[in-house]
Amino acid sequence: MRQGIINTYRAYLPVTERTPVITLFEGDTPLIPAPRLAQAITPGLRLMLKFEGMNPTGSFKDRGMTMAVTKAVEDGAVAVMCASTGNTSAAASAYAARAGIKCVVLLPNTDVALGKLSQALIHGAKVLAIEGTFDDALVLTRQICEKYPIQIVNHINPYRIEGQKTGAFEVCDVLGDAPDFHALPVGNAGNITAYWKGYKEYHAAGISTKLPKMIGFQAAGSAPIVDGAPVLNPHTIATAIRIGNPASWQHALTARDESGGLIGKVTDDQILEAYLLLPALEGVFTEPACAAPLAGLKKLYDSGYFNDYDGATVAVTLTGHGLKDPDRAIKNVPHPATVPATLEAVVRALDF
Ligand code: AN7
Repeated sequence: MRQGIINTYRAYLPVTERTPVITLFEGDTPLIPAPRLAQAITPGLRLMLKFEGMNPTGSFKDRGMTMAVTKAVEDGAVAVMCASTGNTSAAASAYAARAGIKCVVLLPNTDVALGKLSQALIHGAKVLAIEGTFDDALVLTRQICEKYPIQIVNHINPYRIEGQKTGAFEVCDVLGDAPDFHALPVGNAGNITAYWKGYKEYHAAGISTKLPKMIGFQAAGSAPIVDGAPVLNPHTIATAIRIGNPASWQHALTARDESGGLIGKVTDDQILEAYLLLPALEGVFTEPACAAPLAGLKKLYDSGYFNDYDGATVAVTLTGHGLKDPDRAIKNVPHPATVPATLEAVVRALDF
């Protein structure tokens, strides 16, 4: 039964019996086998999709946010704040509402997906769209939280990483061990950091017998870690990962190097192709950022990277739900034809 990640994994989290748990019963998301997608992009590999769109606000951010807001309340905070490309703000505003505290959100004034914006607004956060990028918004958020009594809930707040690492625990709990590879999109690089921490903790506790190679993918127009320098004006259709100067850059390199994995980049065309393939072949609808690791796996497969790994298990975190970004979906599929409400017209249009 879903009881939220803090209650499920409290032995691994910084909480006590007296900690006031703020939960929306996040976590316990499905790990979906994807044989048809695997056949299309990585034949011979066992793809397992960790569908984080099934969390209460529709993204993996709920795992970190239940921890961050719980600790903020425990410490007596009356307000939390974040910069966001959208999903962090959706989660922060929902958990703050649940806790009865204030939430302030700074968003870039372009490229925030409609669903995410609607979430922050409906939960009553104070939302400002700044004339700049996510990276600018994060700098401002840090400055404000240093100066005023507001708790920052971006993932530079270490409790966020603690909560998010439970994604790795769940993958191991379902598979019975760690996968051989774990692939995920990389933006601010908190999630790759968190998964790697989770896998290492389960391994150290003797619950898993191995560690996966961590495979991260950035969008080509927003790939500071791959290109080795911050990107001033990042651009990609995967707006969630439109981040030019990741806060956890160094931790991402550590996860990559300790695990023997890699961080690569894929073009928007490659992202779009995988974005359309997944819902068509598996019935799983995600936002564009989730297609980055899928496109990346295809690219690696085609280059021979997996030649020695036939039958290997590859877990992929699908970080956010497709309904977050309906505009992108509608832009890339044929629209329905409008026909008269007669049997004849419908049958003719269906081309039977
Ligand atoms: C769907 O919401 O940074 O590498 O402000 O929403 O941990 O940053 C979102 C990031 C991947 C990247 N997939 O994760 C924000 C924000 C989705 C996301 C990422 C994000 P990190």
